[in-house]
Amino acid sequence: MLSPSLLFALAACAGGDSPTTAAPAAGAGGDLASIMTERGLTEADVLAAAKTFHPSGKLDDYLIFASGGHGGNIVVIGVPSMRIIKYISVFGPEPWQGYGYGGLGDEVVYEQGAQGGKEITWGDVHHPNLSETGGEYDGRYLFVNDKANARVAVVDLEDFMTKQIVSNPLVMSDHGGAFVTPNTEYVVETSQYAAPLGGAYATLDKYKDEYRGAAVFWKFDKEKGRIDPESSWAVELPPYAQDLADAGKLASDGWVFINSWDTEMSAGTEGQGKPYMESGASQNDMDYLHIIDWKKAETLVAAGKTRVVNGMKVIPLDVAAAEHVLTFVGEPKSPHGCDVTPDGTAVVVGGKLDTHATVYDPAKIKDLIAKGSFSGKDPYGVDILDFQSAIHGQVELGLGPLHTVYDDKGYAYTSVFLDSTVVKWNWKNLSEAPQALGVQYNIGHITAAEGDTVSPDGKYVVAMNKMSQDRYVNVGPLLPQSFQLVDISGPEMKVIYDLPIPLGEPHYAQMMKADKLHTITAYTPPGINPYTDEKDAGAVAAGEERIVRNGKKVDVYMSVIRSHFAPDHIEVNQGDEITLHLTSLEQALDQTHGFAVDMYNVNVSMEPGRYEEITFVADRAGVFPFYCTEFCSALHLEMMGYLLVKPTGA
Ligand code: RUQ
Ligand code: CUA
Repeated sequence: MLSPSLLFALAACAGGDSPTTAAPAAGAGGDLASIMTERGLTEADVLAAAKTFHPSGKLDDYLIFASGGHGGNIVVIGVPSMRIIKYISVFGPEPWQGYGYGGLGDEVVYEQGAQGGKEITWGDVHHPNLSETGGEYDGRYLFVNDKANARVAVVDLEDFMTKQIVSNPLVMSDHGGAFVTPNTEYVVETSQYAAPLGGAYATLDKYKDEYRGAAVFWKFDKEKGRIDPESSWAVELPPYAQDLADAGKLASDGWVFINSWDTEMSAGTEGQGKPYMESGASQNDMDYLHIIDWKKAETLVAAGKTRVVNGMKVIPLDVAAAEHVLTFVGEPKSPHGCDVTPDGTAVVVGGKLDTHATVYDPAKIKDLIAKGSFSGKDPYGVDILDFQSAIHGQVELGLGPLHTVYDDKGYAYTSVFLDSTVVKWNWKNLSEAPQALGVQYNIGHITAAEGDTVSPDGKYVVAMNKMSQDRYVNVGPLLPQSFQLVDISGPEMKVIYDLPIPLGEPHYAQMMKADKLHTITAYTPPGINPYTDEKDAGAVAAGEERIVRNGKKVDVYMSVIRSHFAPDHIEVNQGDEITLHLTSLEQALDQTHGFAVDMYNVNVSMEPGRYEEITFVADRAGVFPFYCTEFCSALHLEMMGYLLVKPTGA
């Protein structure tokens, strides 16, 4: 029943010396054949297991950075084992990482993350994008957008920490983000639901006149590893519900493509005799693919052809239209997904209510724009290209094609939502018959190994399914979403692993070669502030620990090392403002401590060498133990101290 090659694969996977000595020989639980019978496993199941099982200590080849949806975080998953390795907290406080509980991260999550003066403690992460150099993932940074509150975050992959959140000053929600240009010159964030720009007020009868979208080009400083809001700018867009976006590369470098789905400008509402958005926005056969010439836009910004809205330079819609910074071409019907091919010579767009993927040809688009050959204008004066003249062709993929990724052999893989399939097709030779693989269930996004780069790897795609239904034990009624790893290395696609995602709804993900990372094991020398990347002035070396009192201000310079805090007794008066300056003196791999003050909502994570700073008012009198929250040594429980807050008048 088992082929010799399979036995060999299993032997190799189990670390055996040779198929004869190690393969199906009996373990404690019986031989392979009887286990297969007992568990009802087919040969295909065992092969899938052999392709994904990782014996202890074997590392994954790829990492997926998946959005955590309204969990506001990022999920890091190894491929092909599909083991969840880490959550990165981004838009919401998270205690394990000590993010948002009194430490330096508070400034990022609460202050930078505030919108219009309002503190926001969650986000709806949709599209993680890895930084690129020359169109390749460079393993340095990760950007994600927050659809709900129009924000973009920067994660540094040296230490997997969220270092910056920029709040979009123009729009109220985003979707087409965070997409990077091929050298991470810009992180692009485009709006979704239209509203008056800059947080202004206008009633819905002014929808066409005053509601707008915008494409924000956040300028990224690769050396600093931060977005520079001062050098960022935007292009004003009509209120068409912009959707997904992608940056051109190689042949189409310098361009950004953005979907839209409400060129009807339907704003609801059923109560007023107009249809709800769902049908109002589905009247037109074509919406508009937005084509932005960002290199030209840069010259307009430099020439001052902008107006300032809420502190950001914006190229006005009429200027963008007249200068062909913005041009449209039709896209059928209820479009979704907008994905540039690895060589940049095509852009694939799906249609939620269409059976086709449409393949646009940026060379034709450029040519038509250069020749001034247009077939019409929209109500805002934006020129529209003739659809048939701008495309390479269309191919029928099934009901509800959404997103497309690419392999190394010229194939595209499109998620088809209603049919619940992954469809493999040839984006150059459109007459080659597409091949469909059923997935469980209702796939949204899809990701491929190095899939958004100029040189995808093939091997794997992951179907990011919106429903899991009967795939796992029912722990509902709220059920997890589900990832399915698909082996695309052979002539036929095969699902080889199911992974439930139980913390947020994953939208998009990117999959990168794991060896591109340059993750640190410790901050060196000890005392590095991870938000400035420099040794902090408040850091201490062993022997320099002290408590400095200045009126009602108390500064505690504390060191943290196995298995004590120094000093370990802090005595203050009720009402004093305490600043704790913590320095981890550790440098060894995985020697993280935690620091929590009971009853004061204070909790930080002290990775080796890290500096932390916590300021709070000791407003509650009493005796408060502080202690290490990470099991760090045999004497971890003993790693504690006391904060004594003397009552006023005592
Ligand atoms: S979306 S399921 Cu936010 Cu990317 Cu298409
Ligand atoms: Cu340090 Cu536990």
